[in-house]
Amino acid sequence: MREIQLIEVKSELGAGTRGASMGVDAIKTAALDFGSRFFKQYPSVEVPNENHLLFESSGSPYAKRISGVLTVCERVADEVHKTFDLKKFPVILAGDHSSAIGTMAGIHKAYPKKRLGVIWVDAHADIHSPYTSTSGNLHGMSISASLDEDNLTQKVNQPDQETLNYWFQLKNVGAIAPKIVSRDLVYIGARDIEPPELYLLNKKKIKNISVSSFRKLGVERVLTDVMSYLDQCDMIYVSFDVDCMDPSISRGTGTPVQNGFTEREIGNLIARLCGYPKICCFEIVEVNPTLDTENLMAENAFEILVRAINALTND
Ligand code: Z70
Ligand code: MN
Ligand code: MN
Ligand code: MN
Repeated sequence: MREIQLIEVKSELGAGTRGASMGVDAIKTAALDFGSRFFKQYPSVEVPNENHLLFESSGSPYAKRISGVLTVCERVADEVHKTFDLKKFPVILAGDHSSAIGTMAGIHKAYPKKRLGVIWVDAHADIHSPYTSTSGNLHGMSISASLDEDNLTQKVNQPDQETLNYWFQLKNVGAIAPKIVSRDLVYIGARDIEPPELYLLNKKKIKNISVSSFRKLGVERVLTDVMSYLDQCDMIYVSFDVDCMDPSISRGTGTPVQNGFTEREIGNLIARLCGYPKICCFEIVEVNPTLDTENLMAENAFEILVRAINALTND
């Protein structure tokens, strides 16, 4: 029986659109509207945020607010590590996806000798670096930071030395980089991928299960396929960016992308995934209630969260 520990990260420093830091509270509001006792049932800890930095200059155009993102990721890594030391299962509710750098660092710090698999359920590949990003938003760089991948052959920017120092620290947060290897990474639903990112996906032959092949194969085949692909991993982390879902379901996320999953497809996938013993950590990110109507995205995210926790605790 897994003992759940909720970790709340109300940060949005890594996003280009404002409001994702309110996503965690929007999910709590959804729970209240559904009359659910969920947030009374499980212990929760909040990682202090640095959102006051939003009122300051964003710094380098190639890695915006990177000093604040670093601070938040250090705190997330510590909290995730502590959770494992207490033999609990971390469930992370976060704002923008850059906090996942801290999540992977914390898992790696707790289990440095174990091989960590990552299932990244997202419309995006989040595999930019300050050298390749056109937005400079760090939520688009979580995977490359964890892989220790600068993608220099695709370089289009020359970040200044201070920015590069922060980027170095971010890659090494919690423990020496890398935290994961590309062979142990699986994308599900990545479909808004920029050229330098696509270059890496092809070069490293990173597995990406498209929405259409997910539909063609069906959830059971996808699961057996993914789990046999990650067979050599000792533990597997699932990161769920709500923008993997179709914008027709809800526009309550910073960067909605057409041709996404239905809530049902994602709910089934996540619930089934969370039934596997190797799953060590689950995360939901990028709910932005300021872009939504009637809190629909948070309601969807909450329903998926409940299904995930039921699967995790049903053994
Ligand atoms: C784009 C960038 C991104 C999430 C947007 C978008 C990245 N590739 N990630 N929303 N979660 O700006 O780098
Ligand atoms: Mn993402
Ligand atoms: Mn430890
Ligand atoms: Mn995304």
